Amino acid sequence: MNDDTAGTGAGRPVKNTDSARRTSRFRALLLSGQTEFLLEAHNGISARIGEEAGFKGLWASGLSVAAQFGVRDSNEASWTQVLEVVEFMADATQIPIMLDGDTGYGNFNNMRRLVRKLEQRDVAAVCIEDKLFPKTNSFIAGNRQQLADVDEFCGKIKAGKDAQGDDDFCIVARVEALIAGWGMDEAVRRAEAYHAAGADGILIHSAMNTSEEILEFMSRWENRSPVVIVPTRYYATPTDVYRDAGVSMVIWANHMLRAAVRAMQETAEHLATHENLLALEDRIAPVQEIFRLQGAAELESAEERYLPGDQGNARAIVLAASQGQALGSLTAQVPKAMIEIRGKPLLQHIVDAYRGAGVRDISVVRGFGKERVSIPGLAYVDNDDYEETGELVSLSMGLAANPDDGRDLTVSFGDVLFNRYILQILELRDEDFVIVVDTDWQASVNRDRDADYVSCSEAHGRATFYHRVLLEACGEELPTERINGEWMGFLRIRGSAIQRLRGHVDRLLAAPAGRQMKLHHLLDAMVSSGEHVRVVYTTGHWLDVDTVDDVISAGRFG
Ligand code: SPV
Ligand code: MG
Repeated sequence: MNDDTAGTGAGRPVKNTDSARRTSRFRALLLSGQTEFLLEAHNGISARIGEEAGFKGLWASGLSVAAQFGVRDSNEASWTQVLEVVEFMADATQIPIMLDGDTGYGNFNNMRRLVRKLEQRDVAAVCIEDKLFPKTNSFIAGNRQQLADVDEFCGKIKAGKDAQGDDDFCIVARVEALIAGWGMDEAVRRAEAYHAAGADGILIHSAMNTSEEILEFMSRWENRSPVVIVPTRYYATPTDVYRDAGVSMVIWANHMLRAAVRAMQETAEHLATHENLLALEDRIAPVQEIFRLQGAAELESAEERYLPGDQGNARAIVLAASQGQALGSLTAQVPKAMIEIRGKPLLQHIVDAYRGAGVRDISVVRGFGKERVSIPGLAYVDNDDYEETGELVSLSMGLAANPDDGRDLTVSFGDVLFNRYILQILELRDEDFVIVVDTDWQASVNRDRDADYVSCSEAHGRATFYHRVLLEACGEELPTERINGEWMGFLRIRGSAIQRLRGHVDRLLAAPAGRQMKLHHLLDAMVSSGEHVRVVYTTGHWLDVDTVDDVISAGRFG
């Protein structure tokens, strides 16, 4: 999926990367001379998943569309309800779609209107079957199914062909004679008649569990027009057999729905029985994946373009000037904040977490490889002296670019991956200065990295959530017996206290040593000068990306 085109609420994809019309692309598939494959889809998201998997076309299955509504494949859903679904499918994709149009939902007149409506919705083709309205699924009591009168059905095909405005729109005629037990001669006779009436292809359907009938039809038909098949029952036949037989199109007609149903049943049973998400979480798609399939990224960047001034009531400064030399060749060209974690830059994960928490106004202080730090919709401040200076200088530049406007501010680092939850707990405490402290600090003591340890007015315990815990000291070298946790690198400042923060920063920078200082020096100095820095304890939900091992762990973070 192309993010530029994803999920445009306005309807059609904005940009079609394949310039040919979907109708032309469908016709080209039908006539390609090779065996092509359509995948069933039954709503926008399944259509998009099918497109991402590489299918060149989709089958909007009558059975599956009915089933996702929870009704039977007996025209219980109205044709306009089906049309709505197929429109969502067309909006979600760029590949051609053939609608399973059942019997055309009425007589020739209904068929004409159906074709026009499908063209308006950018649906490339329709397949109609020679049964009577309301139809029954072919796999239910097939031999008791009534077939349409051949002449009446031919009239319907002709009416549809005459109604289409786009020459490449395709009508496929589906022969149900084998299903209804009328025999091969009748099937071929009907196929002939439908072909003569103008059908662009013949779908020959069989309920047998071997492909015998289909292969016999293929040899009797002698390639008079493209043939489409639906190997739901005769699934064991290898597809090369169809290639050899000259089948034009194979439809995997209901497999997305069946896969989804099984997955949903297992999930529902698990939750009903175990009442916990633990065993499930890794087996189901992350919420982020749903957002991606919905095209959330496109909406976010559109909001940046079209919602000027809506910056929310909070803002953030992300310090991302460092190269991250401990990462070796990974950061030889790109700064640490831009290394790829699960397909997108670390900084993008950070920005997504902020935006997810409603913080839209984000300034990034960049330094090393600044031209590579170019995520849209952010404000950038450059610390060109990044090699000679520390985090405090970067913060002071970030503050200089953010005039006081009363809004709260969160400061964090460009190499710390975190869950949105961290921002939410920062907001829980309405104080001038709030930091988040990880209680699981022992893990970092044995590692070769610098950790910002903290000493607090009270060690973490069952009741500390209810207490006003304050920071007492912060640094990389605190004696072990004084350590109560590790600072995660988040500092939230109330809008009315930002001026005071500036004062502390300026005071430290007034001395030459200030230029090398890190943020833990600032916190420590603030506390020493009498500021109250409120501590919120938590465990996990963040990852400091310093080493190659961290990058590997980051791939599993979420
Ligand atoms: C459908 O997918 O709805 C079909 C194919 O019509 S079948 O269910 O095999 O009849
Ligand atoms: Mg059907």
